Amino acid sequence: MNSPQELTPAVPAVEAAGGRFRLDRRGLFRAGSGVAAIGGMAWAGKVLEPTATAAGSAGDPDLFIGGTDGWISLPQTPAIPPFHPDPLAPDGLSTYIFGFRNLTGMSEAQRLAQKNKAQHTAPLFWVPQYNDGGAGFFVKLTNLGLALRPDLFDAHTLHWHGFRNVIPFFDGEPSGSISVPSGRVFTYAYRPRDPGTYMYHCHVEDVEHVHMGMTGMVFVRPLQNETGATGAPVARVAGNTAAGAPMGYIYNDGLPVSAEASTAYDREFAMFISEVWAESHWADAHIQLPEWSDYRADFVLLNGRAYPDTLEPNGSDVNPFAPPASATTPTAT
Ligand SMILES: [Cu+2]
Repeated sequence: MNSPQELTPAVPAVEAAGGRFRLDRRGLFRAGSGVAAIGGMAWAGKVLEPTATAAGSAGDPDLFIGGTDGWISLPQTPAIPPFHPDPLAPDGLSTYIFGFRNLTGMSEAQRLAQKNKAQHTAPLFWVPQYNDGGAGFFVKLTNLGLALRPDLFDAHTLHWHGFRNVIPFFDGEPSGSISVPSGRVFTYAYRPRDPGTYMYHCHVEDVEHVHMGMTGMVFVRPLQNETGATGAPVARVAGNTAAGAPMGYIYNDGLPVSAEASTAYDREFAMFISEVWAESHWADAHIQLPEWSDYRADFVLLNGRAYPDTLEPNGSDVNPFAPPASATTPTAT
């Protein structure tokens, strides 16, 4: 899925955020209470336009993702009649999913055209560790709806798994936080302080939505990428083109690159392992209720692919800051 070049962001997120709305602690609470006030208006019976909801969020996002449904291709064998391959699947595809789609940089028409084009796994993204005084990282989430199941008006959220001490507004756990209904937009604000590898997922009906495909990876890159340390130069992902600079560091190790315990690296690969229980995907496509206690994985996926598809060349749609090629020509759905 990923070659080192493809994982190198063309524009570091901190630069992409330059000149944009800066959210201090008070501003952050103001933005949050603005959203809450809009929610209160809806209860008062007033018509709430999607644009009004968007106005309650903060600035341009670093990443814009949408939740929707779609179809993926898994190997035709083993056949698991009547569930796999799903007879409802479009030509060349086999399995119904819910999932996310990267909408960053798209026009509104292009964003809407991504309905029913979910990908599995979800778009990966990476975030620089929060540097005190910086704006933080903003992810806009919209809900494009489910093309095949308009009767299911499920909301979606972004729950960043393992993010410590997140403000509840931005946690994505829907019973204690905000979730995003169809046609609405919410902006999540993050100040990640712990470098490492994480996963994220939708937390609405999470057994179903996660298994259907609404989950992906997120990396928090350490400050040392940008600041360097004694014997540890600024990293290439932070713009250092000097010979000998590592691509990046995993943690703020403070060690020379030559040290045995250095976390410097020159190649980066994302590996996300998930499963497909064919009957549950078929059930969601055919307006049936899967019985989750009968769960039994039929396919094991690496980066959304099951063998032998794992042997195919890398795709070109892995840079979360560049719209997929299919976004350049909006198509009717
Ligand atoms: Cu969801």
